[in-house]
Amino acid sequence: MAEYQNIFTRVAIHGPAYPGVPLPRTAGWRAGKGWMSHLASRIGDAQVGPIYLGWTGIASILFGFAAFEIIGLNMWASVHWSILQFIRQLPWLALEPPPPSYGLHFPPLAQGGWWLIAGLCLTISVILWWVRTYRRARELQMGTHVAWAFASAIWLFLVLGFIRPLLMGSWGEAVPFGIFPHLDWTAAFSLRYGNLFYNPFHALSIAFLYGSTLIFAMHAGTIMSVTRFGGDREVEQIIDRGTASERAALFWRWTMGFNATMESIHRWAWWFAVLCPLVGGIGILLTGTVVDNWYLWAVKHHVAPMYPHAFPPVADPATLPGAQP
Ligand code: 07D
Ligand code: 07D
Repeated sequence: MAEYQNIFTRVAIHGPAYPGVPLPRTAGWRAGKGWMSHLASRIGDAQVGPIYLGWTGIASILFGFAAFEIIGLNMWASVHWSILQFIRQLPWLALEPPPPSYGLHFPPLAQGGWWLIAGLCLTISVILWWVRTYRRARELQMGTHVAWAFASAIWLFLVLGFIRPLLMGSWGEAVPFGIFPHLDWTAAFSLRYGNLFYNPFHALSIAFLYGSTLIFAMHAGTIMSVTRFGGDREVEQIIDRGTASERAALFWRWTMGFNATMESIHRWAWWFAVLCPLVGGIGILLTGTVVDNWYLWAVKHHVAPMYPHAFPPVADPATLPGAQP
């Protein structure tokens, strides 16, 4: 029996490495010849490489490495260069932005100067990597959808660490580098501005986040459930009727009266994912610049009740008889 095998199936192909579609302009920029990995074949294509070098990618990695080094060395210095303490306390260590008193001025290195330099390196690195994704897509005559989705995440990143601090007039507004310290910042930000749950853009962002996981699960579940009919070979399923694609569509039309198409499901997924950080960035940009307290904003717009209307007035326990002095 002839078995259908191509790059869409989970069959691990072993053979000479395939360099990819012929593109004479970029051929010389590829490093290595490519090799077959069994481990890689378990989660994707068996062939690893050749990888495309190019100055945006190389420069991005160098700037990213510089940022990583500056952050790491500052953290290590903060535990007096003890390797043991560095490893033990790593999740709590931080490289903090300058205190608010410096505004947008350049502070001494030890008081946020290093944070600014690391932030600059990281930003350059992320933007160069974006250019790489854009240019590689154009070179392959693809759409630039991946680059624009990445740009949406970069938008939130820039709002958090650059645009909003600029509008607020202080680098001290920005996020510190560090695993738990950036979570502390997130919690403190919500508290300082009167509970981010009342920010409608935060709510929208959450809806798109949750929606993305739902759509991802529905799409992945649907496709895997029809692989026995060849549903994972999406290409021919789009033109061949009768088996996998049609069953998948029928399943949703039967269960909820409506079905996405092979094409539209990916648009749904793209938009949900992109809108999550996009609306989130709008929400963060408005915070402290236009709206100072989201709870009071919600009260004003009749979304939240004034607390005295919801709860009876309470007496301060410290004033009650029998209270400890
Ligand atoms: C799975 C793709 C792979 C990416 C990974 C992350 C680094 C950092 C650097 C130790 C889904 C690579 C991590 C390069 C190492 C040092 C100095 C993506 C996948 C595996 N956060 N955040 C995390 C970042 C913000 C928040 C984890 C980055 C905002 C909450 C990781 C940024 C706010 C929680 C991380 C950023 C915020 C996290 C897992 C930048 C509001 C968690 C991330 C550049 C949005 C979770 C201990 C993950 C956690 C977590 C990285 C920004 C909130 C360390 C790089 C300021 C509430 N964040 N984060 O899997 O476990 O993403 O924290 O903007 O609960 Mg965060
Ligand atoms: C961070 C985009 C930047 C990342 C880039 C990646 C590298 C690493 C390394 C490859 C994630 C660069 C990568 C450098 C390369 C390797 C290895 C995207 C980022 C460019 N919230 N909240 C959100 C929920 C609360 C707060 C969004 C839920 C509390 C703040 C999301 C809850 C308080 C901010 C969300 C909840 C609070 C957010 C993030 C529940 C804290 C933001 C979306 C159930 C007490 C951010 C408008 C995202 C935002 C944000 C979810 C609660 C604070 C939907 C589910 C009330 C300050 N929150 N939150 O895509 O946009 O992030 O808000 O309680 O800034 Mg929140």
